[in-house]
Amino acid sequence: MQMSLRWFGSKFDTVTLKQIKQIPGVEGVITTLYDIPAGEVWPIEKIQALKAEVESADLKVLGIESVNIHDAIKIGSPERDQYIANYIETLDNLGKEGITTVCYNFMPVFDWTRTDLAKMRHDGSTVMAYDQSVIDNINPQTFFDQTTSNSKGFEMPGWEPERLAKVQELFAAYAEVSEEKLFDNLVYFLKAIQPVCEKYGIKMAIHPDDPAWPVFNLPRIITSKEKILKLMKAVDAPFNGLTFCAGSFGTNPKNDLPGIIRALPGRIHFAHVRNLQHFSPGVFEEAAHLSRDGSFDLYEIVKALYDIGFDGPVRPDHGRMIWDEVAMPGYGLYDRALGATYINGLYEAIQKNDQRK
Ligand SMILES: [Mn+2]
Repeated sequence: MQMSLRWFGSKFDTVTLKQIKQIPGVEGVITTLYDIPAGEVWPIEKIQALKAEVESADLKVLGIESVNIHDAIKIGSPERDQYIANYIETLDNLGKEGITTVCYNFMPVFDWTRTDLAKMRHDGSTVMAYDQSVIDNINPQTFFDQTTSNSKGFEMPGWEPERLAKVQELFAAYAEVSEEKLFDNLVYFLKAIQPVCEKYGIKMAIHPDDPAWPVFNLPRIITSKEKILKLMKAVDAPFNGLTFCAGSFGTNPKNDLPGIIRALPGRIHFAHVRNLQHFSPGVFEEAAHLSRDGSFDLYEIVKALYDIGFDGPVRPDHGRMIWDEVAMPGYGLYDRALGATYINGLYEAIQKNDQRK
């Protein structure tokens, strides 16, 4: 397990590489070229510059989150082959630079959905929260406008203003895309990129849908153990893997998180470890990483990752906003640093316990 922190680049992130370097046990960052729109080729010079910047802080680029998928590929429109060719070129450039873990998602329109970006928690911190009844009573355009205007001026991952400016047009484009069609389009994409992935040993790590059910009647295809296993079988090669995200699968309390991990030895390429607190079906908020602050058993999650021999990058996920920090919702320094330290502590205890048997 390689501990990492997500970093959006010095132009976009309030957290610096120097600060990340000082979190004990963090070996590197999961980063991206945040200002390149989905669908465009990542120039190798920009990848090299990003890598050089990270390495100058004595950290590694442990993976990319994300190389986003253009809507044409998800919709399966005639231009998709050009966008897949661009994606292959980006993977070729990443592969040449030795960057071999790539997170992506296949969610239509909205990458992730929260109905409150700064809900006050019992301890006075603020967190992101979700209430299905809010979604049921709002139209997508209003929801988009509210979410982006509540983000304190930060551009949030997956909420690119230029792509989402025309929410209604995007919804119209997805009107004919059923769950089956979306799945088939994903398989088509994976088969097309398989050769470049295998050339460089690139591991594609799909991020589950968040929340794990259809939002605004858009289809969702990565929501449970059964659905991710279906994808693993449809393109049955090691490059085709998962970003195990506790917070996303865990939005549905019926998902057995350690059970999902144990079902996927060799196919989990990246892990997001965090905690949520459930209140009632479809109503939850994000919590501190500590098990007893939320509804998940973080020990069992880290133990399952240890037991299947997971050796890829892991990162703490959305943190609470604490100690008066001002940062992108979910992506402050302080609570994620606490999360990394807690996960490292669990891992050390599990490992030593195992070695003493
Ligand atoms: Mn995640």
